[in-house]
Amino acid sequence: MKEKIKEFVLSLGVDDVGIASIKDYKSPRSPDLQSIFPGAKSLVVLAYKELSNCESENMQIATGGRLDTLEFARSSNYRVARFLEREFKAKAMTVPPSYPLYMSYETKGTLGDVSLRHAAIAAGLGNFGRHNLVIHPKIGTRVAFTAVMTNLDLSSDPPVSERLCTDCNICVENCPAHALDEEGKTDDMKCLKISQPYGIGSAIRFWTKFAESSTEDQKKMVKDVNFWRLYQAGFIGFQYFCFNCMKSCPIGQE
Ligand code: B12
Repeated sequence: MKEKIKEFVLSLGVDDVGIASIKDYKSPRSPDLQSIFPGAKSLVVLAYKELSNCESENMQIATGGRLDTLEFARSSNYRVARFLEREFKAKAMTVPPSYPLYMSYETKGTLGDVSLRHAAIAAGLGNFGRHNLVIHPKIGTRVAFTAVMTNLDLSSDPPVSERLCTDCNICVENCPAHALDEEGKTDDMKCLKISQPYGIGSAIRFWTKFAESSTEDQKKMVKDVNFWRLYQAGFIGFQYFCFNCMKSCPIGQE
């Protein structure tokens, strides 16, 4: 059954696929999978090579490439879930690549309901690097993941035992936010400030100032580039302005 699933996933053009029994999915800060999908037994984890767009200094092109990856990833998720339901009369639920996330002032949208990095590791698709991203043995760091949870009882693929990160520290040195200074932890807020400068924090600051301003100043504020960028980030979901940790990593680029 595992081979049939993998063959189908790869036929979609997905770069790699791994399978994990949920017994091997260990993400200490994430909710219990049974609270999301009672009866879930396995995860089918899909890996996608990120496009070279991330190298562009033009942030519209860089984010556009990521959105392409996410769109393909979402549609692959749907197809795999339906395949499991059709072929094996299974129940299947998809895990989105990024958003939606549980949003609140307390969590600040920094905790996914299912941790795709821990799922990828459990499915034998790689291990953590110094940048706290998962490095795939062949694709390297420029890899995105999605997953499909299912009630099919599938065994885990063997884990990647060899450490893939070479500790060259290039990612740490290239992080303009200094978000990777502490080993084993990304400083989310420092990362967000640089990577998503038109996120919710900026929106709150903008609208607070707007509410307190005179009509004349409000007219000026909606002509400012800040407002136009906030507007776009809001309707596309988010716009990244930094890909340094991902694009500076030499692993997979040789
Ligand atoms: C919220 C989120 C963010 C937040 C918060 C990140 C965070 N601290 O987890 C912010 C906005 C900061 C962010 C940034 C980025 N993200 Co993000 N993000 C997510 C999301 C939606 C949820 C992550 C989550 O639940 N984290 C909370 C819990 C699970 O993490 P944690 O247990 O605290 O683990 C942290 C550390 O303890 C450490 N860690 C845990 N165990 C171990 C073990 C070892 C040995 C080591 C070294 C480290 C380590 O790693 C984590 C990083 O802080 C996932 C998608 C998903 N659903 O998983 C994508 C995801 C993790 N992001 C991804 C990417 C690509 C990015 C960015 C490159 C985007 C960008 N252009 O900036 C940066 C990278 C930042 C970085 N180097 O860490 C990819 C990672 C792919 C990969 N190859 O690993 C994911 C999986 C999206 C996807 N579908 O592919 N992200």
